[in-house]
Amino acid sequence: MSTEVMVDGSLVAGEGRFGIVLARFNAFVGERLLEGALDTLRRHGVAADRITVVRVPGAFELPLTAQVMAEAGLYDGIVALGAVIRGATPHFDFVAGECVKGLAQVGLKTGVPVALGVLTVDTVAQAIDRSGAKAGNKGAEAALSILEMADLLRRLRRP
Ligand code: INI
Repeated sequence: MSTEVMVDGSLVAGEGRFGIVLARFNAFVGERLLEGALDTLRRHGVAADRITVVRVPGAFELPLTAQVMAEAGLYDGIVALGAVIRGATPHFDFVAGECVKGLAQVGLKTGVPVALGVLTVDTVAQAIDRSGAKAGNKGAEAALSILEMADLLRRLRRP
């Protein structure tokens, strides 16, 4: 009888350090996402001095900043937060697309997990719903996912 080896990430932060990069554009939403992410990290045992928060102008600036943070080698994971709202710009598809694609590339290029806590929505109401009102908090979800991925990658690298 064979026994499979199962590897899962837990939500225990341990000694992990985490970076958060937050877009200031649509700050009324972004700050709620930040609150959700910080609350989740702290409630899972991450001390405040193990969290670095960096603010950038908008979602377009998130990938480069996340990349520089990842390359610094100081963080077990990075959470990217922001809100791209279709109603607010004809550039929605470009800004949202480049942001999401760029963040994915940072994770692949650096090996440091990057969690996508960037809302890409049609309306301000949807953004509010997803930042702590009716439909959860995308920042909190992203923080949970970075805890899991940081632990999973740690286990896979040092089995
Ligand atoms: N940045 C956002 O984070 N959200 C948006 O909805 C948005 N809109 O609407 O344009 C936005 N634009 C700014 C962009 O991210 C850059 O900061 C800017 O183009 C300068 O590079």
